[in-house]
Amino acid sequence: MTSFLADRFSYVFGLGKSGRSALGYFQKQNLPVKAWDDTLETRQVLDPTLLQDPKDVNWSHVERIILSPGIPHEGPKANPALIAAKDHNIPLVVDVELFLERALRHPNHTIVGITGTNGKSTTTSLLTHLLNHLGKKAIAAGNIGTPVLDLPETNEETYYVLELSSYQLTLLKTPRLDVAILINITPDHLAYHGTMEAYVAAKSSIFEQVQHQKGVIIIDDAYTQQIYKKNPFLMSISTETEEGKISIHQGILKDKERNITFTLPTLSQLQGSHNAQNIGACYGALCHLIPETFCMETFIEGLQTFKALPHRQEIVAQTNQVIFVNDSKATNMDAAEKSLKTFQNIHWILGGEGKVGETPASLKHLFPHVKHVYLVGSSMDFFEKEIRGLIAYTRSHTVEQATDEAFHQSQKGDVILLAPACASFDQFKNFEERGSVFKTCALKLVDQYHE
Ligand code: UMA
Repeated sequence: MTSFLADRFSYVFGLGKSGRSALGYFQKQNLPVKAWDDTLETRQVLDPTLLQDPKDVNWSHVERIILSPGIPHEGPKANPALIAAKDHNIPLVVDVELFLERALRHPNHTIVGITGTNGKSTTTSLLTHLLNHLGKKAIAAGNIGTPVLDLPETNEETYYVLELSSYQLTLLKTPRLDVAILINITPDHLAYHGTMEAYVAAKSSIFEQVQHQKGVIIIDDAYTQQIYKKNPFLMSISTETEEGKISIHQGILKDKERNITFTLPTLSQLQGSHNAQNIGACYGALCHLIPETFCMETFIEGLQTFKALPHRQEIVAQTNQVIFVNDSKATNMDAAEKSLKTFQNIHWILGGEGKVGETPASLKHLFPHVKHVYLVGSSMDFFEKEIRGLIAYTRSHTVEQATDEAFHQSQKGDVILLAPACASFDQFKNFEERGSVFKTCALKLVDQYHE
């Protein structure tokens, strides 16, 4: 840990979940710290003696800036306060960096980092569940929602399974991961990273954070295939062909190195080819982590006892006619594509704050799975132009209205699917709030239907 001179302090910039957690971390240790958030309402709930406006900061006294992952620090959108700080060569770190530094003191802590455009939360919670099922103490944290510095320091042997976003990865420097996993890459967060190259570089940098070259990569897309070519030491896994060192293809797991071929049972909570990626990533990680103690039977038992995460293809309500599926976490076209592939007879609730360069027309090969589209959110006009003439649609404006309209148009065997393929911020606080609104509407409609 960096030494702190008497008049020097750490500066926590951004006081969302991770910033507040980092602030508490410094306070608990009585380390000098100041903080700031550009939003007035966020600052108002904080002890004013802790606050310091970046305009008033004497940067030569700042040890380092603990930056919230969502605050851009490079490119045209970089926060102006950070430009000043950069001129003074002040290191920028994220909370995960502090956690990894702390972990250097604990060789009996095993740390797994997981990234990918889609599926990283499911893989994080599935691997945590599997490790616990296999008798280890495992905890999930990071981008999944629990800030890493909220985890108490312990001497106990523990597996930390960290979901890492591209935002967090751009600022990591301490190579303290025991296993790194990259699940997939498709265009996302381009407004933040500026270019696809920068986004891919952020994702692939997870392998620079790993010790002893223990990495797992799913090689189903062109970006991960390129990364694998440059890093052939990685354990490669494929789910679309049998190409990788390990493959999960058409329900059969083949591990060429261990000479294992195994037919997976039907897993209701882990359906679809995207879940084959998540299962493959976990299998690969376990091969690195506990090769001697894990057997196929216990692995399968773990998969069977896994409960799907909320807002990820979660069945939230049903009648004897239809099911309501909440995939609010599908915040880009690629994630929505996975849902469209998994179901048939879909009433698709689509839209929100659209992602740069993305259009639902790119999913027209899956329109035979869709009966009707219900457009919502600020992307409505653009999406309407993109799908006009390709599929039947309604301009529903809101998730509530869309759910209602979808239910009234549905027939036996239909699926009412919220897979917006967009961020939620135009109409909601976050994707969780959007999913909860959908769930509430669905439950209300089901209640009325039964009356
Ligand atoms: N802020 C400023 N100035 C700015 C921009 C923001 O002061 O220029 C302030 C905002 O007013 C706000 C705070 O910074 O108070 C927001 O911080 P943040 O957006 O970094 O979010 P946190 O609440 O700290 O949550 C972060 C992750 N959020 C992002 O990366 C955007 C959460 O991931 C994560 O769960 C949490 O840390 C705990 O580790 C969420 C996410 O959307 C789920 N992640 C993206 C994704 O998965 O696609 C990357």
